[in-house]
Amino acid sequence: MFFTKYPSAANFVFAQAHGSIGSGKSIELDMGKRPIMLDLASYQGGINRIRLTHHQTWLPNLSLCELNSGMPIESDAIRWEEGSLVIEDEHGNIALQTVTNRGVGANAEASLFQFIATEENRYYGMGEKNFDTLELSGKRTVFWNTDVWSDFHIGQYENHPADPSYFSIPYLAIKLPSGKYVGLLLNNPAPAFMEIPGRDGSRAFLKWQQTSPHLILGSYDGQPELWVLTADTLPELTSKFNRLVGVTPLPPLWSLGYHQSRWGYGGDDDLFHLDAEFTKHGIPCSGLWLDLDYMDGYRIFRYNQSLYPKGIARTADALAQSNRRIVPIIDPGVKSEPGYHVYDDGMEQGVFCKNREGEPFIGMVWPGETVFPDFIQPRVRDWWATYAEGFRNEGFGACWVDMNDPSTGPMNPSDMLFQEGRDAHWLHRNQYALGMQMATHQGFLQAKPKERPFILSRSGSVGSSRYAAIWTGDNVANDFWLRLSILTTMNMGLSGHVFTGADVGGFGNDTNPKLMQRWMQAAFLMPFMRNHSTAGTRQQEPWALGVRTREISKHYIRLRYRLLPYLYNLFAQHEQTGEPIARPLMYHFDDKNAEEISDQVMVGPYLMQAPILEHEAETRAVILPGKKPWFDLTSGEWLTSGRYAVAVGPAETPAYLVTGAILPMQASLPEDENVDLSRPSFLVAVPDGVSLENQTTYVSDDGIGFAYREGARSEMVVRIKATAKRLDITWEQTLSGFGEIVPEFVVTPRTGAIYLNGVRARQTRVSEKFTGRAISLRRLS
Ligand code: NBV
Repeated sequence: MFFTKYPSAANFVFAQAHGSIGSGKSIELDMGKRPIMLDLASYQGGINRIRLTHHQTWLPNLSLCELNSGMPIESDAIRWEEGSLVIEDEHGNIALQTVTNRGVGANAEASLFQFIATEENRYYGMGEKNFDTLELSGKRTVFWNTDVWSDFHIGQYENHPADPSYFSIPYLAIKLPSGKYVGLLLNNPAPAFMEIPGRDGSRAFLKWQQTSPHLILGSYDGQPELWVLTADTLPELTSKFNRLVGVTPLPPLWSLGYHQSRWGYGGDDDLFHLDAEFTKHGIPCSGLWLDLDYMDGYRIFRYNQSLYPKGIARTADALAQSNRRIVPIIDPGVKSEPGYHVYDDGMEQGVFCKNREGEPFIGMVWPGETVFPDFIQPRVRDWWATYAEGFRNEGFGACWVDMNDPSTGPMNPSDMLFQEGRDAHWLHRNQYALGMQMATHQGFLQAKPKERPFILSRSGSVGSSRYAAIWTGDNVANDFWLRLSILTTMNMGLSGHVFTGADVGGFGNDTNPKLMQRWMQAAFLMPFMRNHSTAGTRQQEPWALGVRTREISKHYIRLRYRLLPYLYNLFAQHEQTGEPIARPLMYHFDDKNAEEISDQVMVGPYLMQAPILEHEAETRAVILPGKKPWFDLTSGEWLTSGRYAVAVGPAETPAYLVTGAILPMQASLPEDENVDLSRPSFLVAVPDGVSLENQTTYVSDDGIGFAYREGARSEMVVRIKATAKRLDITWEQTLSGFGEIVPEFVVTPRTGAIYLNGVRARQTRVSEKFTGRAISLRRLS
């Protein structure tokens, strides 16, 4: 398979006109030499499925993840009409249609769908594609989980989008000229490809290199299964899609804190040194991450005991005193070494992938020759889960699963077969990481059934959202990757995976103080925040780059902890609704100006960041979309919507609240990791002279277990109503399973009286520092 060549419709045969059917029906299509069955199904809420079957060509859908579609319903929303697939939205308008007589194609085991596209269509999503634009017209791409640093030359990824990347989710969100949306998902773990009409300015296009005027989506193999979702708005589409592939269960609160990692941290000495430094500098940090060096000669599930003279459990207990957990890396590759218990046991149980000769497939990764568990088989996942369970019980707080693309080093992965050697590599490659996540997750639950597991993974696919957070893989310490860190996180959130973040400071190459300062500012509200760097580069802990960087990092890390009640609540909402955490401006603002903005981000509905992404810069252009004013957290002023050239100092980063924001935070800037979710301080932002009503639901629970699902959760609804003369803030506790929630309110300055649950409030002037200079707010009592 080539990453830079794409199947062409010219080499496919297409189903011709042949009667008509609607949802719930099947029809035999005459395609070249084969009769292929087409069946259509519709589900509640504008969700439809198209499936092709031909037993001699495709095994039935191989995905490890069943979509949450519910039961099919009676509907005419999807039809095969005389050679064309027609999809209607929930209002009965045609949303999408395939090219007549050239819409459904096959080329041996490859398949494709070809849709009519208008020039006004706009395209989004595709998950972790690392393209440098939000809008995806003109892109041609394959979905193949890749170890980027191993498979590309550094010149290809250092300052450019290398494609494909680690994580594959063949999903596209289309904005139609009507302003409505369609989502398309190829639900098939085999590699996929897409060709989006339009011009890609990054390529010097020769005429014959131009993309097709039609929208093309297909798979190289595997049973063709295309899901089509219709929605009126992007939030509606995204919630629907994220729920279909599976929401991320509420993560443990500590996992949303700040994490410190580096390739090089190995044993007690490193961990206790880090612990002492974080404590000394008053910088909160919840996770200390161990890379390969903690292992005993790169043997997974075995740590180097000489680095932990008293055992890992003792180290974990000591660090728990400062609220820090240890997170070790685990690779899928098992050292091929008789005498090593994981290898011997795995060989005995026959859990490893086979090569074409029926022997265990050998790859070349850290320990030298390695064998790979076949995570596609349930019994192998059970086998792995036992080891993961043991590891969790030893005292490790979470787990970081790396290299699960899977990376086989220079060895040809096509020789790595699944299911006892029956299934070709590419049929499952993209879901290999998913299988590893499932198995590790299972092991963690076996060890601590009452605790929410936390797993971070490099690769993944449809369904990974249910088991693991994703970091965006190996990036580089430069402005290109700083910029992408925001964009990729937003794209992932639109594409079914919301718990993501990039290596802060940059993984490869030396970072520098200014870059780190800007990166901390850009990352402090990302769903996942971890500082990580590769061996041999400049140290980049918050204190390692000079006093100024330390102080700036400290402030933004503390600010993250101050805002954890908000971030945690966004995750709690996501679990209910599927809404992402990091969202592009266009998610909330249906505004032409917002369509292409890739360097500003809405964090939840209330906060918007426009971080400086050129680390030497102190100015940038900012768009404040919509019609209502924005509260500038950097200056404390209200700004009307529009375009601005913003100047900020090195310690400042542009950040804004929407009109009507009700932002839950901790009452003051914390110096440690403790967060009391029962005492939120709500920052209410309402400009003078605006009449509005808004409300927000806030939840608190123990932040660690599943008891919230059995009622151990408290909930409060906060409402605001503003008129020109007065502001009313009311609240009521609607659930009390986790005790009383005691709120406090702080408001942006305004004239006129403020009432708290009907009683006139006293306003005390307070000075608060968020993302700029100290600004003046009013605390209510
Ligand atoms: O385990 C070493 C690294 C790790 O630090 C990084 O985060 C992973 O993405 N790992 C890849 C293996 C090799 C990287 C060149």
